Amino acid sequence: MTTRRRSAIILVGICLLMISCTSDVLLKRESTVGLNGSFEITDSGYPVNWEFFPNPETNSALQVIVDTTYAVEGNQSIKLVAREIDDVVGIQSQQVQVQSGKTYRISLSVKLSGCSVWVRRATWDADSVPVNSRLAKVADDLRSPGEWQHFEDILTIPERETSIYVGLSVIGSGTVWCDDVRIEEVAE
Ligand SMILES: [Ca+2]
Repeated sequence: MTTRRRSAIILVGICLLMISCTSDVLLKRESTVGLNGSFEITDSGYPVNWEFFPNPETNSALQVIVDTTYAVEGNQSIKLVAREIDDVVGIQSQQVQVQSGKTYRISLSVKLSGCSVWVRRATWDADSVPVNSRLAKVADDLRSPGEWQHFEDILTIPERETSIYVGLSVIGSGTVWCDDVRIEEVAE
């Protein structure tokens, strides 16, 4: 795949995320659970409070498996099997409330086989409007299959921004495991 073509696909994926995945997503919401970044709490075979796109129950581009073979934290991770090269597939957390002026660490672990991922985080303002300028690529083209890789990003929340989410986009056909997603305030 050319760099230009891949960039176009990624851009489309990000645009899809910025409209909050209003279609073709699967979400099992549980208001009492929070981020569920360890993917330990599930409903009908899917971790709660994570959006999966496209909807794995109706679109064969993405298969979602709660994997008890590999885990960084707890007893299980999320396993994403992407089958179609030209589709952007991935996951996105729900918004986590944060305070402007405070600093947060966004971290997670991924393990890859045959594909790449983009790890993203973005903030939202008080009206739940995505703040584009805070959308950031954290990592991409990670081609060290077989080993868990840890990533983190430090972010001081700008004024008027009130929440944050994190997500993964899978680029290419392959398998991604993800576990131990954290959004934590960093002590001053
Ligand atoms: Ca886990």
